[in-house]
Amino acid sequence: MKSAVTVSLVPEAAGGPFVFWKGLEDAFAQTAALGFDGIEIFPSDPGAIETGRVRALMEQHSLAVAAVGTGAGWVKHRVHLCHPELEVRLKAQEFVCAMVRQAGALGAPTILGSMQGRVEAGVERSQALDWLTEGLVLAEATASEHGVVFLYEPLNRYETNLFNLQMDAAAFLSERHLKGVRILADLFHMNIEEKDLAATIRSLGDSLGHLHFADSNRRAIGFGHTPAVDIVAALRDIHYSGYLSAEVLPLPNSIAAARRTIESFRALTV
Ligand code: LER
Ligand code: MN
Repeated sequence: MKSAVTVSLVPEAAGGPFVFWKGLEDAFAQTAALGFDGIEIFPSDPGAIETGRVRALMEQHSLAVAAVGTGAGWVKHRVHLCHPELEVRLKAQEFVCAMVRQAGALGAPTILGSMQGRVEAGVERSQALDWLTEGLVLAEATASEHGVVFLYEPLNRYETNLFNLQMDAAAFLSERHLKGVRILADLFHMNIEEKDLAATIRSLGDSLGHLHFADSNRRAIGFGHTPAVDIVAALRDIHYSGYLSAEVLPLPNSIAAARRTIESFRALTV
C-alpha cells in the first residue's frame, strides 16, 4: 500500500477536503519532506496541469502523481455528465477526457467524483445511468490509451443520487462491462452510507482501485472514530496495493493534517 496526500489548485473549492492549498511547488516539497509516496492533484481545468512542470517536480522530489480529480468541472464550471442538456454533457465529457489525457501523460489515473452529477428533476434514472455510462465509456477508452485505469467514486446521499453504496456502483460497472474503470472508495462517504466498512472493502476485492483515506469527520485518519485497523486488515486481505490518499480537511492546519496522516499510515501498515 502507498501513501498520498491531496493538493487543491482551485480557489473556488475553498473549505473543501484538501490538505494543501498553496500551489504545486509548496505541496510537492511538503509532501516529500514528510515521506509520502505520492500526491493527488485537484486542478481547476486540464490546462492547469503543465506536464513538463509536474514531471520536473515528480523527479525533483521522487514523488508519483497518485491521481487527478475532475471535481472542478462541477465546482467551478458547473457542468456534469448527467445534465439534461446535451451541450452541457458534451462539455463535461470533454473536460473529463482532457483531464484523463493530462493525468495519463503523468502515469496517473483520473477520478470521477462530483462531475458524475445526479439524476436531475424530470430525468428518468435509467436515462441518467445511460448518460453516466456514455461518459465512463469515453473516459475508460481515453485512459486505456495511456495505460491507466479510470476511477469512479460513489458519493454520499447529500452529494449524489446515482450511487451511494460501493457494491451498487461495482455491480453497475460490471453490468456495463466497464472493465477499465475501478472503484474509488472514500472512507468519509462510506462512513455515512455503509453498514460495515471493512466487510465492504472485502466485497470490493479487485474492483477497488484507489482509496480516500479520511476519518469519520473528514479529518486526517486518527482524528475521528473510523475503525482504521479493521479497514487496513481488509485491504491486506484483498491484497490491495494502491494508494491511501488523504482527501481530508486541512485541520488544525495543512501540515498537522498531513503529519497525522503519514503517522497513521505508518502505524497501520507496518
Ligand atoms: C471527491 O473525491 C469527493 O469525495 C467529493 O465529496 C467532493 O469533495
Ligand atoms: Mn473523495
